[in-house]
Formats: sequence, structure tokens, C-alpha cells
Amino acid sequence: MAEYQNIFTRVQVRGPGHMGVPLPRGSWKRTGKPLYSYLLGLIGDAQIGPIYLGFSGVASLVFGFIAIEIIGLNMWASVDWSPIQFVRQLFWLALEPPAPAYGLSIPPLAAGGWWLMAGFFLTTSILLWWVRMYRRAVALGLGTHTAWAFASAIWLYLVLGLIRPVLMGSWAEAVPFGIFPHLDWTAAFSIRYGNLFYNPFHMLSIAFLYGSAVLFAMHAGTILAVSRFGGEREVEQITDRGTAAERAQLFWRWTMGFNATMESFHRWGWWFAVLVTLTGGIGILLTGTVVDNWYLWGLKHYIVAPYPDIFGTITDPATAVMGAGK
Ligand code: 07D
Ligand code: 07D
Repeated sequence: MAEYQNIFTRVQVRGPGHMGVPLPRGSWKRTGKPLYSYLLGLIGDAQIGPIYLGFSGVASLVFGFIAIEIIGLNMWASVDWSPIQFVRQLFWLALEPPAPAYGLSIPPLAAGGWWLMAGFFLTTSILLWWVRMYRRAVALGLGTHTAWAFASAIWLYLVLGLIRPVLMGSWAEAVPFGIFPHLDWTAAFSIRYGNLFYNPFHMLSIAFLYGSAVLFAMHAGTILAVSRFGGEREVEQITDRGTAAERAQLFWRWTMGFNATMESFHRWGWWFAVLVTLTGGIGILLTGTVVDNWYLWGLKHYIVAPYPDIFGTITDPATAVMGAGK
């Protein structure tokens, strides 16, 4: 019993390699002979493979590989093909979208064309991976909850890189590829549109993000705490409530007066996670299309305390004529 009182998985079950349930007609074969890893067994199931590749899986990997290749080679070219500088500066290197002057037209390769192409391949790859998730769930007779949660993340990704730039009429609005450059973009975006903190959908997204972390910790903590009573068989305990479920629920009813159930808790988790990117995507979509400056929007709606009236009315600097007032 004390085996359970630690952070890593202690029990590693090893039977003969399990190939999984039979697949529907028309499926591909599973690839790879199962093998075992003690180290992976500490954080998950020790069995590795077989994997199901399938058409959408292979196509997604090919498209994803091409995207990473285009991004990587452009970054490498930007340091004059020096392998050392490529590694040294990797986190700072970028493949940038076209300049604003190109609008939504197709620019020359070196002036954003490669960015557009990489975006096309990456987006296709991500959408194909979604198809794979959906189809694997159906093939196993599962619900498609995971695919729809992934769709919510894809929604934010599409708003950032495709839908909003198209509505704004310029690829230049989209995110660059690059580790630190995409952070610079995020900071610049917030400033350009008057401080994203005052965007109520950014607020909602943050509340769901923080909420997801809290719920995750509460859930993992609760289930581990009752694992000595068989609590990790939590889903069985939805219909066959055992002492683990009883105690877990009592713990929360005692500490905060209300408790979730073995079932409802997973719906809470699903919704919180899904709403992070769902509300986030709405917030980004509204920025620049409906609201130009969230600080001024906040002033108008009395959520921002105004600065003392020393400099007169505050206008959106983005709309001010350069040099005016000098
Ligand atoms: C732990 C699951 C595994 C996923 C990992 C990420 C790549 C990128 C790079 C080809 C939780 C794999 C990384 C495939 C390879 C190239 C050039 C998920 C886990 C380990 N970001 N972001 C990161 C992406 C945006 C922001 C890290 C992607 C928006 C901030 C990583 C996207 C904005 C910070 C990364 C995307 C934004 C990060 C760690 C797409 C607003 C950080 C991610 C497709 C939402 C953090 C240096 C992680 C960091 C970070 C990837 C979009 C803001 C490189 C793929 C435009 C403020 N982002 N990001 O663990 O350390 O996610 O940055 O939309 O502080 Mg980002
Ligand atoms: C990026 C969904 C797309 C990812 C997909 C996965 C691969 C492959 C491969 C592992 C993450 C693709 C996968 C390509 C992986 C392998 C092999 C989800 C993504 C499809 N903010 N902010 C958010 C906070 C500020 C800004 C959300 C906090 C400043 C912008 C989140 C703070 C400024 C945007 C959040 C803070 C600013 C955001 C992201 C604090 C910068 C967005 C949620 C405490 C100076 C995004 C509405 C998420 C958004 C976003 C948190 C501050 C800018 C809740 C906590 C004021 C531009 N911010 N932020 O899940 O939705 O992202 O905004 O200061 O676009 Mg913010």
C-alpha cells in the first residue's frame, strides 16, 4: 500500500505485448513490435508501440515535416548557413510574414512567400492531425471529446494566423515563426492594440487557464490521495461508487461545502481547458477588427481608472497623425 505514497508510478504491469482491439475494415495495419521501457513506465504505461499510422497520420507528418524544413532552412539561411550560428542563435531566429505593403497578395519567396508556404503546410498538417484524432476515436468506438477539445486550440491558432489577418486585409498581422520572435509579436500586439489586459476575452481566457491549473491539481491530488482505496479506478466508481469516491467527495464537501462527482469533474476539466482557447480566439478576433484600442475601450466602459486630466483627451496613438502637436 505504501507503494502508492510517492510521486512516480511504482507498479509496472508487464504481460505479453498488447496489440489492441481489432480495427474496422479498411484500416491500415498497426506498425511496430511492442517493447518495454522502465523509465517511461515511471510516468505512463511501460509498453511502447504498436502505433497506428494511417493515411491522415502519414500525410500530417509529411506536411509537418515540410513546414519545419521550410522554417528551419530559412532560419539557417538567415545566418549565412553557419551551423554554429544556427545553433547559437536558434531561439532568436525567425521566419517573418510579409510586410504590410503586400496586403493579402502572394509576395516574393524571400519577402514573406516562404512564410506563407510554411503556414500552409503547418495548417494542413494540424488539420490532418485533427482528422486522425477524430477517426481513431470513432474506430475505437469512443466519443470524440478529445478531437473537439483540440479543435478549440486550432480555433485560436487559425484566428491568430489566418482568420484575423484575412479580416484585417494583411498577412503582416499574423504571427512569425520563431521561439522569441513570437513572444515579441505577442508583446507588440498587446501594445499596438492598447493593452490586451483590458480585453474582457483575454480576462476570461486567463481565468480559464488559471482555473484549469487549479482543477488539474485538485483532481490529481484527490485521486492520488484515494488511490490506496482503489480511487484510480475512478471512472468505474461513477456507477459503482466505492469508498474511494465516497471519501474523495466527503473531503471536498467537508472542506468547501460542495463536491463534484466522479463524472462531473471531468466535464469541468474539459470545459475549462476548452474555454481557454475558445474565449481567447474570440478576444483576438475582435482586436483591430471591432476594437482598435482596449485601453480606450476600457475607459469608455469604466473599467480603467483614467489618468489625471493633465494632457487633455487621450487619443489612440495608432490613429494620430505623425508629427501632429509638435
Ligand atoms: C507542454 C505540449 C508540448 C508542446 C510543446 C511546444 C513547437 C515550436 C518552433 C518550428 C504547452 C512545441 C513547440 C512545435 C517549434 C519552430 C520555430 C504545451 C505542451 C513543448 N506557441 N508562447 C511557447 C507555440 C502563441 C507565448 C513554448 C506554438 C501565440 C508565450 C513553445 C504556437 C501567443 C510563451 C510555444 C504558439 C503565444 C510561449 C512553450 C501555435 C499567445 C512562453 C509552449 C502553433 C497564445 C513559452 C519561448 C508550451 C516560451 C511559449 C509554441 C502560439 C505566447 C515554443 C506551437 C502567438 C507568452 N510557445 N504563443 O509548453 O517559453 O505549451 O516561449 O500557435 O513563455 Mg507560444
Ligand atoms: C497557442 C493554441 C494553438 C496551438 C495549437 C497546437 C503544434 C505542434 C508539436 C509537441 C496556447 C499546435 C501544435 C504546432 C506541437 C509537438 C511535436 C494555445 C495555443 C493548435 N497573458 N496574450 C493569452 C496571460 C499578456 C497576448 C492566452 C497571462 C500581456 C496575446 C492566455 C498574462 C500581453 C495573446 C494568456 C498575460 C499579452 C494572449 C493564451 C499575465 C503581452 C493571445 C491561451 C499574467 C505583453 C492569447 C486573447 C493559450 C489569447 C493570449 C495569459 C499577459 C498578449 C490565457 C496569464 C498583457 C497577443 N494570454 N498577454 O492556451 O487568446 O495559448 O488572447 O501577464 O493571442 Mg496574454
